[in-house]
Amino acid sequence: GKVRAPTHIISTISDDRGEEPCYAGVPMSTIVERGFGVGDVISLLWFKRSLPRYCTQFIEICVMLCADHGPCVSGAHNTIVTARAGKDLVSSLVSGLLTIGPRFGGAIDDAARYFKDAYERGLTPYEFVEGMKKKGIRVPGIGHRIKRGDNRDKRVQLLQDYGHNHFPSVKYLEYAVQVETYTLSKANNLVMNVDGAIASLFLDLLASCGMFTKQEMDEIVDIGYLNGLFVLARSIGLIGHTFDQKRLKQPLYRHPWEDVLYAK
Ligand code: Q5B
Repeated sequence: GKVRAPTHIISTISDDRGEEPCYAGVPMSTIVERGFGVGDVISLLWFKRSLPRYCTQFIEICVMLCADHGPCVSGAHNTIVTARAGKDLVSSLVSGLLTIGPRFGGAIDDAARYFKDAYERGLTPYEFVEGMKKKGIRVPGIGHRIKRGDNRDKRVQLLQDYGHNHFPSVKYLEYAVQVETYTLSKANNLVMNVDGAIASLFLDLLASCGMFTKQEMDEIVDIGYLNGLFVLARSIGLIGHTFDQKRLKQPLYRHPWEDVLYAK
């Protein structure tokens, strides 16, 4: 028989060798003919399966709600400064993306890991939050610079409503809400943020849509797929900020002396 030369790369998500490219075995023409959206493409290329419409719509809502949050957040600020330094689109984009991490936008994976672990171990919100405090770890998915108990994040509300209206089960979201109730009793800024809402609801999606085994769900959470949603979404806004600065012909940014405390 034929002897196959050993390959240097294994790839399982897409194939461009035939008449038309395929994403997880689905030809491009099917994607177009069936009116698939970005949520379907993410399902195919990230999760290697076609997810039900309510799941792909949830993914699209996450992308739309996280696309931008104004010019003052860390990512947009970096992108604006970089664009004003005359750098190109990709440099301006990645300079913003590089701020995404444990404090800004990139807390989704850790929120999913900690909420899942705490829920599975049957920890009360008190035991979970105080246990994290003892370890010196801030609860990912909780806390915001400008949102408060009396000034909630509308995005979080919209995500929660979607989960309640469409998901078979929202047990992880309900647990995260109980955690938030406890953290809000400690300080008014410790609200569930957009990372926490996406994390808990994505756990519910994985656990209840019937398309993932427990082992697959554990792997997705361990590898950390979910920050990808924020990275993808915020790229849309960061590209917009780059074009905005170029269109406005903004000069090189220099931070004002008055806003720096020159301390000895
Ligand atoms: N404390 C988000 O902090 C922030 C605590 C906590 C326990 C917590 C902080 C945090 C976890 C990471 C997370 C995603 C850094 C946020 C996002 C996207 C965004 C952004 C935008 C967009 C805010 C005051 C006191 C201190 C702290 C305690 C704070 N958080 N304790 N668990 N999680 N969260 N990130 O306001 O006793 O005084 O020392 O790290 O989920 O990024 O719009 O801006 O779309 O772009 O700087 O929405 O919460 O608060 O540092 O002054 O802390 O609260 O220990 O206690 P702040 P601090 P104490 S969403």
